[in-house]
Amino acid sequence: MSEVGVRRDYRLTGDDLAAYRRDGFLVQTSVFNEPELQQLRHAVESAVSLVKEQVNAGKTYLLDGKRFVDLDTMTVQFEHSPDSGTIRVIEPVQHLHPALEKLVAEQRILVPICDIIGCANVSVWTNKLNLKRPMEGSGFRWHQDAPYWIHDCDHVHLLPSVYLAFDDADEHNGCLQIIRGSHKAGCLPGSGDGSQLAGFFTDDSCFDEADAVLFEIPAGSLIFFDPYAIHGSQANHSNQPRRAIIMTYQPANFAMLKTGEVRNVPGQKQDGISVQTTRQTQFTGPAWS
Ligand SMILES: O=C(O)CCC(=O)C(=O)O
Repeated sequence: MSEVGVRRDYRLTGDDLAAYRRDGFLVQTSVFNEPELQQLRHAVESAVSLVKEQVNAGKTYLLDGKRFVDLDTMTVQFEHSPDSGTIRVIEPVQHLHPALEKLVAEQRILVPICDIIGCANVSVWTNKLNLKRPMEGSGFRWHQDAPYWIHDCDHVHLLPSVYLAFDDADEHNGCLQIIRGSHKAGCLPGSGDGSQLAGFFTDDSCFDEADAVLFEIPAGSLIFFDPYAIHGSQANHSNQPRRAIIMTYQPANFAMLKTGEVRNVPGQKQDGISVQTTRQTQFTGPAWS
């Protein structure tokens, strides 16, 4: 558990990196403490309120009966029942509150991410709020992230994500699950069940659900995971929320998904985010690929 205000070395050990590469994920429990989490939960709910005020001005569409709204370069996804006004996902989200901007540049996240990618500085690829409200929060079928991104990015293998739990998570409120070792298979075929989004959900025959790891973790924990790792979650059947942010990074100087901005975040300094508004896609290569 980290102590706020006390600097520590956030570098991953050789064992941490070996575990990440073997399993496709790495968990660090209780990295953020309760006062920090209270601020972050407040930021999350402020972001949701802001989006609710704006959402009617967006462009609405349905995919497999699920309501999505595009608001400029941000996508909002609603819960699945036809009349639900409950927001399930907002992507990207960091621009909606200063505490989320600060979080994206947080050293406890960036230093391990730099170790995973193998470079000194990184930029933001995307980030999203995943909000599972009590009794209503829907599940997320097994999928890999890489196939979503493959058409927008030439370096999908260099897009690790980190999941920060804002609430305690367990089986009942739909904690994240990952199929251990599934990242080693590369991009797997989609389910092909005829639905619009079928291609993004991994074909069941490609993995064994018995290899699923349930991340029953306290609020404030981090789960780093590989872009090829098969992951998903069940619905929230409890009376407890399961809110989280997933932040995805890439080597420095690449443009963000959706917005096209370059948002560099230094890996070993406290300077915060620097923004360039031009698209840039040159990269000379990290330590591993
Ligand atoms: O929120 C979850 O449980 C899963 C979310 C997810 O897998 C995703 O957004 O890609």
